[in-house]
Amino acid sequence: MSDKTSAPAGGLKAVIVGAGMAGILAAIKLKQRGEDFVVLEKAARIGGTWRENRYPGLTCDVPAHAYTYSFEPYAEWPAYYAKGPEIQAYFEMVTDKYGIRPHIRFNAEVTALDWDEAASQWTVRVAGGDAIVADVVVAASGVLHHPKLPDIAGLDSFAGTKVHSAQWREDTPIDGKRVGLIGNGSTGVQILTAINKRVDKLVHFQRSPQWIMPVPYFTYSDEERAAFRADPSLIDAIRYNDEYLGAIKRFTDGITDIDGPQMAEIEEYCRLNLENSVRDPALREKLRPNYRAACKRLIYSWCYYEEVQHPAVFVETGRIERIEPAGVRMVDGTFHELDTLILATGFHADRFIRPAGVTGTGGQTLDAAWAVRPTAYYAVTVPGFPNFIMLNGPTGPVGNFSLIDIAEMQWAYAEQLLDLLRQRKVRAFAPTAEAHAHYEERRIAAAKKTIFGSGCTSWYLDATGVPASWPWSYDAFVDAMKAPVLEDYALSA
Ligand code: NA7
Repeated sequence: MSDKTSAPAGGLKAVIVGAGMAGILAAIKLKQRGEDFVVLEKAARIGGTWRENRYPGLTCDVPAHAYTYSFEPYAEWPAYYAKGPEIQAYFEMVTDKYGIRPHIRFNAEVTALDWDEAASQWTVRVAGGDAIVADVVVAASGVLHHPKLPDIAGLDSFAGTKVHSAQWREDTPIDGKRVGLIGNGSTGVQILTAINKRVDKLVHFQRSPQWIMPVPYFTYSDEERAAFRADPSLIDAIRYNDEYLGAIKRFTDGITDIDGPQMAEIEEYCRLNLENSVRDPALREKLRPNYRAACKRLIYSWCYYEEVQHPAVFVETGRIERIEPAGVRMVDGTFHELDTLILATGFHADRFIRPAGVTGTGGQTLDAAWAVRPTAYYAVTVPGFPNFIMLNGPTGPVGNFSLIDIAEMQWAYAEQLLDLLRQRKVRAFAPTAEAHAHYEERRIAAAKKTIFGSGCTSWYLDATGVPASWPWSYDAFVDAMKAPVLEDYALSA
């Protein structure tokens, strides 16, 4: 816990990189601590992933009441799952309610961060010139924000409208058009379910089928929202509902015990969903994955199987040969003539704060430190990069649960390190190389045994094919975030 009473006057100078979910969280917490901080945001608005993504059907697959800050429950969610613009509105509301907006510099892209060892401070450079000196940097720059284009011959030759899901334009021709959709991760699936009834035809290019976890969907009435407003414990009852928390536990236990009963249950839910929902046997086989459920991020959907059976949709499972001006040519010679091509082909998930150049002690760069894979000690701190806190950084938990909860736990951990600085007990903290190496050794060994490493491709894998995420249970993460093990830290006075 923060021992604010013993903190000397004069707050820490902090820079938060990014005004998305995690950056706003850090800003609220730093403000409450009375620190001196600025949030540097490359765009003109807050919101991170919810600002960037505007594709039709954008929905958070974590129940809305669970995808909120723990300290700011929200009575107004229209439905069990919230849509992108509704989540953006929530973050805008929170930003104003906590008085964070005046602390944000918009259109301020961080280009370089340099650690000054003598001063124990960071110099943070912003595109266009100026530099800010800070005791602490909070890297809250998100994970999935560098769109990945498919490596398909002729992509640039397409004469119609071509758009990546994360660069959606309102005027993308959909209504009455022949639309091609490449990719069926969470994004491709959501887009399909939102546009299938608007198009003339929709060709969904599916390189790998997905397991689909059936989930409930329902809206909240005005009366229910009024009740939530009057009695927030009703919101807690949803947020901390046994079924939801039980599903998280089943999922995180299952991914680490891949032959155990929880994973068997997940697999059975998904298999029965496929068997019972897809009527045409030929389509059912096209949609049947040949890898285990939860190896790729599970798709939670209440409507995909219904919508993919709409007559306007054709699921193309052949291999793409090339893209031509008028459409997509398959290896077997089939040609799909298209007006619009949507690329739901995911993101470069290994960038984190990069391309900003980060230079730590002894002139070492983050690029060099991460030459094999991006990594951080317990996902929060990086050896050789003092006073540098990552929220939703590398090796953190990923899966079908709220990353807000993850960021809040990471903040609670990091705050205890900030206390040491604030109380002037130390000038700099960073995990030791030995502690980090030991963590990584154990993590990688465990990660290879998780369901993510059971034989499929996904953005969960690093460049060497090892799952990049937290490989232990959710409870183990909760425990690890309770307090930093200070013996594992180099603390310079
Ligand atoms: P994902 O989950 O990375 O999905 C990308 C999809 O694009 C996936 O179906 C890929 O097939 C497909 N893809 C990528 N390149 C190609 C090429 N060259 N040809 C055909 N198909 C291709 O990205 P999303 O945006 O859906 O979701 C990312 C996360 O955002 C999601 O997990 C949530 O956490 C939120 P593949 O499976 O590799 O065969």
